[in-house]
Amino acid sequence: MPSYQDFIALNPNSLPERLGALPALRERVGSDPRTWSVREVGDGNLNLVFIVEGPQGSAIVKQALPYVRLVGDSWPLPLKRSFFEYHALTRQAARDPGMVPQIYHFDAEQAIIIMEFLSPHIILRRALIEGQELPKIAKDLGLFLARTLFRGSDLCLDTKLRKADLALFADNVALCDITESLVFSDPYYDAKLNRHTTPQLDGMVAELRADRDLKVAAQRLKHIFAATPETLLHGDFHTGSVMVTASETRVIDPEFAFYGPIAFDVGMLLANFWMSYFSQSGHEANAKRHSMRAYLLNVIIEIWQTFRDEFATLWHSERNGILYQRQLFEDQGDRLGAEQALDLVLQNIWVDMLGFAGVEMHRRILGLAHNADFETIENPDLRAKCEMKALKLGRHLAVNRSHIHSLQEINKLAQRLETESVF
Ligand code: SR1
Ligand code: MG
Repeated sequence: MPSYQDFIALNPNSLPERLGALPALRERVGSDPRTWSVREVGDGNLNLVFIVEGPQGSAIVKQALPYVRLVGDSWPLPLKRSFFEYHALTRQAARDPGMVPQIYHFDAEQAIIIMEFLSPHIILRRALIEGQELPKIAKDLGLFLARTLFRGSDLCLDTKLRKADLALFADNVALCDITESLVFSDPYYDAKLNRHTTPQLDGMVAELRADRDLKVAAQRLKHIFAATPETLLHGDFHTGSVMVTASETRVIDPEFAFYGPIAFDVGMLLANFWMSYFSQSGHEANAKRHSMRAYLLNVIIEIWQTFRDEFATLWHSERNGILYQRQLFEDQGDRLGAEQALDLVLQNIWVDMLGFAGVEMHRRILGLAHNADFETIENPDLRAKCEMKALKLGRHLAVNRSHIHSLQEINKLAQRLETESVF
């Protein structure tokens, strides 16, 4: 295990000298590091990200910092997250080929991953804020979810391998701790780093924090998150972790990877599309976003349908793990038993996925880490109106998740909230 004793953060000036001898970079960017141009472009909450360009091509150099970039060095964070990100990327590449950037080099001691520069891709969240209707994302993301989550679980993986992997990722404690606090607890009390649009949301925030059913639901979801090591999760699967063009979709940044409940990645992703839906009225100054709103609700339906269908396909073709063994069902001529078990597994994912979506919507509005969908709405009254609708839907999903039967039902409620006047 790396000691990180010699860790030094890169900067655009030091990078060519420090990494100039690496074949992985010289081959892709150019053999003379003096010809490289380097820009730091990291706008996430945690890491440094450099684009390195030269006569031959380009690459991304990503380096973890020993603290949370968003907050500063008062919040230390282990460099080892880079190790988890690297190992998650290699597994995702094997489980859904072509969906993550190609890795060129990994330096554990310096917490550096050198990888493919995706261009002209942009962050999906930005594309949605701009009102771009991307035709491929729903299919690509639904397939990615099903393939990575099914193939990383005891439904499919050899159990010795899965248990070894579970042990490997079990040490990603600090990043799990961020999620456990920031998603499931902080939004529901007056935690130190919380912020919200004030004073517009003050009343609603007080109501939500006094809502016993909601607090119990959020803690039950935290319990499931922390104590259900079902599969290797991406762990931070929001629209800022996806890069797109009209024809390509790639998933990035799995540094929060760990063994958790299948429903978590699915719920977090869908929540981000509902938040995008409610944020559209904050971005429609010049162009109306009716069609964009309809598009987003359809994306949610298509992601879930694709996920479910691909999960079922893998259930029939790759169910080689220790769970719901063929010997008990198909091999006994009991195909209906296998179908019944599949329905049960999908039903549990459905219910928990809705809950995870609900709390993710809350934490992006009430907690520390907000999202650009709402944050870039400058007028605070307008922003608060959008946020309130998302908060209401989030509460419904978290509390009533066991009684919700379809996405159509949820989308109808979202449409009703969208037309309602909130203040
Ligand atoms: C302190 S880190 C805040 C958030 O940024 C990451 O992208 C995760 O979503 C985390 O919760
Ligand atoms: Mg990230």
